[in-house]
Amino acid sequence: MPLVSNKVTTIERHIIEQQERSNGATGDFSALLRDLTLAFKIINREVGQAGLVDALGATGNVNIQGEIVQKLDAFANTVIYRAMDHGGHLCGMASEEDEGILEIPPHYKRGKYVLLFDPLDGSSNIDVNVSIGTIFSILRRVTPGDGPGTLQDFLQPGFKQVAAGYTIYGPSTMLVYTAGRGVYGFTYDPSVGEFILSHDEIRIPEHGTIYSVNEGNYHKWDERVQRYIDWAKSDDPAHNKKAYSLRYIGSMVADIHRTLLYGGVFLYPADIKSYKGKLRLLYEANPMSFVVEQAGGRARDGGQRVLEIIPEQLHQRTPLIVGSPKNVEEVERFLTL
Ligand code: P6P
Repeated sequence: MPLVSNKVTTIERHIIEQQERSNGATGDFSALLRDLTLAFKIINREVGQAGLVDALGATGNVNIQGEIVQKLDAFANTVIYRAMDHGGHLCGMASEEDEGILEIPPHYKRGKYVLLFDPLDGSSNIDVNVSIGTIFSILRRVTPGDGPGTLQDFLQPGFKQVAAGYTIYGPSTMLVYTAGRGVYGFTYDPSVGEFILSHDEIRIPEHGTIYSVNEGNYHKWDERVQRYIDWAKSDDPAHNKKAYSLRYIGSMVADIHRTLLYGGVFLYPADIKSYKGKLRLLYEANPMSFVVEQAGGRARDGGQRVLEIIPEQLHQRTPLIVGSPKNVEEVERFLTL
């Protein structure tokens, strides 16, 4: 939680200290995370200036999801690829914005990790100055040799992630990540160009009084989901429960970041239109679920742990129920009725 200390820990220093604690961690992984933070600093600068230059608005292109590609989406996608393609730590990348695997240029050394990312999640909010975010997930390759990464290296269940996190571009820019040994938050100080440790060992509250969902989809949900939502916003004297508050930004990184710090639950259930849910498994649900679980929370798809879903396609979607353990259990009680 918020750290008050005269010790200034940059993310670089933190990663090295973490690496010293973990046996077998190589400098590879630390260098990979450092390269990523450079990309976030560049994206942060552009996002912060979006209102000042003609960066707003759509490019007129459409991505493989059929979504209008916002200029900053395309910019962030390129920045991350170029920041990461030459470090020698990756054998391939995958982005929400691109249909297939992004190969490492042949003249660069390949490494033993793959990177999956959503370059700018919540991009439909860009033009109205609402917080948006970059989400990333890192897996160790599973195929032998040092050739280009294959689909098999990407289609791994979420519990195989070696690191994951997000950067939220909001009133302040913050990087939150886990490497499997707790969750750490770094607030960006533009005056020195560093991410400074501000939230040491984040733990999600055991229970919260906020539920976060797009209630506009109510009519499309399974009736068990409808019954949970009806219960969530009502008093339940028999269980000494007051009505929860609804908070929904429509930018998953912002909604889950609030859930991580304040507690409660974020849901994007399946519905009759999106029968597999809307959110993507590999570069949205898995990394956010890894972070929340590492902070003591739960992440389910309505039937199983998200991190145990065996992926079949790069861009497959999943329903998502993520947050404080007690709140996720409350949702699941209604789903099993
Ligand atoms: P809806 C943003 O486009 C996004 O992918 C997530 O960031 C967000 O949680 C969700 O879609 C919002 O979807 O259908 O509520 O607008």
